[in-house]
Amino acid sequence: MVITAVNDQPIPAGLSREQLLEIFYYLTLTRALEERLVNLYRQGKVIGGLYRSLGQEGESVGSAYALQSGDVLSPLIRNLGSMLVKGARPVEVLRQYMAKATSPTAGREMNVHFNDLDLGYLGQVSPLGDMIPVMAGICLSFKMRGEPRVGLVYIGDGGASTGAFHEGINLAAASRLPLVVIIENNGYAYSTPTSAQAATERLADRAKAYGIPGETIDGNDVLLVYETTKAAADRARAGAGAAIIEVVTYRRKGHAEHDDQRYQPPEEIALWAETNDPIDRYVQRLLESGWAIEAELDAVGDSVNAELDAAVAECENDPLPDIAGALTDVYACSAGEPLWFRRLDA
Ligand SMILES: Cc1ncc(C[n+]2csc(CCOP(=O)(O)OP(=O)(O)O)c2C)c(N)n1
Ligand SMILES: [Mg+2]
Repeated sequence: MVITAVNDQPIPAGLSREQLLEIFYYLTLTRALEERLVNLYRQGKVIGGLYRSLGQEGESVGSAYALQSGDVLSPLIRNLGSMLVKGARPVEVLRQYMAKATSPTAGREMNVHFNDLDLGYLGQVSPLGDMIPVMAGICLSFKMRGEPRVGLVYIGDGGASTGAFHEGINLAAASRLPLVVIIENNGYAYSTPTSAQAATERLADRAKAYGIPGETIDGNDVLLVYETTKAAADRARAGAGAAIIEVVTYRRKGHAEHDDQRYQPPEEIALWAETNDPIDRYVQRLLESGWAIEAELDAVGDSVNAELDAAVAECENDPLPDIAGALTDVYACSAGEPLWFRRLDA
């Protein structure tokens, strides 16, 4: 695509105009894909819960975009954007959420629990915090093999209160492992506000206790998140060890679609939506800096809509799993051997 700038402010962080537009594509895709999923959820076609990242797309996309090929990230429920940046395709995501036989887990796993190790995103597990020691282990393997690879793990303000968080970061810090930990401080852990979760002023202050760098940044400034994550990843890749980045953002929807978020003041939600939306802010910056023109952004929006129309149509026609095969690859047993829990005759 030929990009015509209307004025020429220098682009930060070594990014090109094409990359700025690609970031816009991922932001738009994340929000639009989640909107499609909400429609499907309301039609009863999404199996399981639906957790939105509305208002947090900037930190997911900005941080994942800072990684290189070969780096690995461990997402959580609000990191659909990170997985898309790593190469997850909307049609696979839709199949997974609709538990289709053609989905990455063939309809046998909870909708958010899927991975693509070749692309470099792990599957999430439900126990919060537990992926931090797992990622520390993965980063230990990078270090032992002398591979210049980095791990990025996301954790919420609530998940940052777990024992696993402490154990995993302490291991990464003490062993100087190439691990970047992003704490997504979105104000709430289910109905618990962050102020009731931790007595420290900033969650990143905990980094001091581990002896690693920690900083708190505006999580709805996409380019700042990109730059900060890239700097931490570059340091980690060069052997300087782990870091914590606390991204301050806001959870504009309830914990999941079933949650009416009555515990969040409506005026608080409205203020973040009206004045601090990460995509609105990014668009404003692109246009005001002359890094893109409106027609280019409209074209990205149109192509995202077309991509999602095709993905939804393709996935809707896919079959659900065959009941007879529902347990294939779930339990270890030889072909023909009765499943251990089905031995009702015993
Ligand atoms: C160890 C553990 N405790 C509790 C839960 C139940 N649970 C799932 S999500 C959630 C809230 C998480 O809040 P936060 O970490 O702030 O992430 P957010 O949902 O805000 O992105 C809780 C308590 C869990 N999955 N694991
Ligand atoms: Mg939270």
